[in-house]
Amino acid sequence: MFRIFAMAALALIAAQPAIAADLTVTDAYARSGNPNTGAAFMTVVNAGDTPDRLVEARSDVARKTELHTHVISDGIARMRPVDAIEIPAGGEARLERGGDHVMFIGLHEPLPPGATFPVELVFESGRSLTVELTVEGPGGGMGHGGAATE
Ligand SMILES: [Cu+2]
Repeated sequence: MFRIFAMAALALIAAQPAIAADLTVTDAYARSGNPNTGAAFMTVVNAGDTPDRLVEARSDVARKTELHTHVISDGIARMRPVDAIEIPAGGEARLERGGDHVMFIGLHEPLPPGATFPVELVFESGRSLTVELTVEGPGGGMGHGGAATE
């Protein structure tokens, strides 16, 4: 009887790393092409063995902070809100220009290049990460294409 109890306890301990998936964020930055809206881009890496989903982003810089993606309709890329962004187990989700991104709608103040502000990312697993974003200027910047053009 004691042995069964001990095994159950072990199973609980073993399950914990899977629940607290290892999430890290790299290459995080923000852009703002006009005084009213901005967007954030980053790579979310999931080193754990269970998939997770980014379900909410929170910030103080705008009236609304949403998760967006781009869809092509009539040959034009348009943004639309999504409920979640999948973070595969042992993989990553890239939030990049022309794809998934965090959207800031109704900026309280314009976001000048060089400014920094935090955004909180909330995941379906219950974890949350606060990421410090630096605003990049329009064009150039240190996006993924930056190194290739040098
Ligand atoms: Cu958007």
